Amino acid sequence: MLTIYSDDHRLHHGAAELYRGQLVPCFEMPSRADHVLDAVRESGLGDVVAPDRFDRTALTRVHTDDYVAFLETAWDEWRALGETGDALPYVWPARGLRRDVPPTHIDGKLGFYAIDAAVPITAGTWAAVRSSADVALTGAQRLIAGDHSAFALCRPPGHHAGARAMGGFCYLNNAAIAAQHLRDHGAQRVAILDVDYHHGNGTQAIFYDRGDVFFASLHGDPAVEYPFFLGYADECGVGAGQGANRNFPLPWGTTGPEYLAALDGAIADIAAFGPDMVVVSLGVDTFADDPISHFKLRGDDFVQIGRRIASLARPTLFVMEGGYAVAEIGVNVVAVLTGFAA
Ligand code: Q9C
Ligand code: ZN
Repeated sequence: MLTIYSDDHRLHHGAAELYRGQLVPCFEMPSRADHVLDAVRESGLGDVVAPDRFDRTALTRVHTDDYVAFLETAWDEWRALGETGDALPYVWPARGLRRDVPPTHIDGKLGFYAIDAAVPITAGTWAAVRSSADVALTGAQRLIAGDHSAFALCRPPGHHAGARAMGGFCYLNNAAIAAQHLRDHGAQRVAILDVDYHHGNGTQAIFYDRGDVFFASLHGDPAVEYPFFLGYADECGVGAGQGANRNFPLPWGTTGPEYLAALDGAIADIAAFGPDMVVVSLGVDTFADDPISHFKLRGDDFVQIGRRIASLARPTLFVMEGGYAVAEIGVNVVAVLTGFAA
C-alpha cells in the first residue's frame, strides 16, 4: 500500500485551543504525523510518495467558494490588524443572530466560518491545509489509476469541516474531497466509513442529501461527547440521501469487542449499499490511552478494524484523521493498515 505524505503539514502548528474555559496547548500537533510516518517506514507497508498539486476546483466541489476564499486570506486579514499570534474566533451566529450576511471584518468571518475555537489559523495554516487536501486527492487518484488501496497521511485532519465551516482541528474535509473526486472520475457509488472517535459531522452534512455517497460513523455518543450537535442514531439522510447515512453512537468506556460488533453493523450496511470504492476516515483516538477520548481500544483491536474493512473487498482509501496519544499513534495506524493488507 502506497502512503502519500508531505512535510508541508509542519507549516500548521497552532499554539492553543479553547477548552473548558482555558486556552490549552493544541492536541493536534506536527509530531503526530511524524510518528505515523516513522511507523509506516518501519512497517514495510510500502513506498512513501509526495502528493501532486490539484486545482482549487477539486476543493470547491465540496466546499463553498466563499469559505475557501476565507481560508486563503484569513491570516493576511488577521495580520493587517497588527496581530502576531494565532487567529481564533470569539463570537458565533447562534440562534437569534443573522447568518445571511457574511461579515467583512475578520473577527466576524472567523466566527461565521467556525463551529468552535479549536481551529487556530497561523501563517502557514492555509499552505498546510491545501497540501493535506492534495495528499487525499493524490490517494484518490491512485485508486482511480487502479491501485487496490492507498494511505493518505493527511494533517491537519478534515472530518469536522463542513461545506462552509471549520472546527475540531479541521479546515478542509479531506475525506469528502477525496470521495467527491472518486465520484467525478469513475466511481458511481462511494462509501465513507468514519472510525475516528468523534462523529464526522462535516462529512455527514456534506453528503446528507445524496444517495451516491454513503456515510457510516462509529463514535462517542454526542449526548456526552464532542461535537454534541450531530451524530445521533436517528440521522439517516434526507431526500435522495434517505437511508444513505448511518450513525453508531457508543458510550464512554467502549471496549474492543463492543466496538467491533458495532463495526460489523456498519460494514454490513456498506456492503448492502454496494460501493465501487471505500474511503475510511481513519482516526485512532479510539485508543485506550488517548488524552481527549473515552474508548478502550488497544493493539489487536486495530488489526481487527483493518481486517473487517478488507472484507468489503473494494478499492479503499485510508485518510488520516485524529489520534492524540502521540507516541502510540503510528503503531495503531499501522495496525489498521497491516490488518487490511494481510
Ligand atoms: N481538548 C479530531 O479528532 N475538542 N478532532 C475537544 C479536547 C475538539 C477532535 C476537546 C476535538 C476535535 C479530528
Ligand atoms: Zn477524533
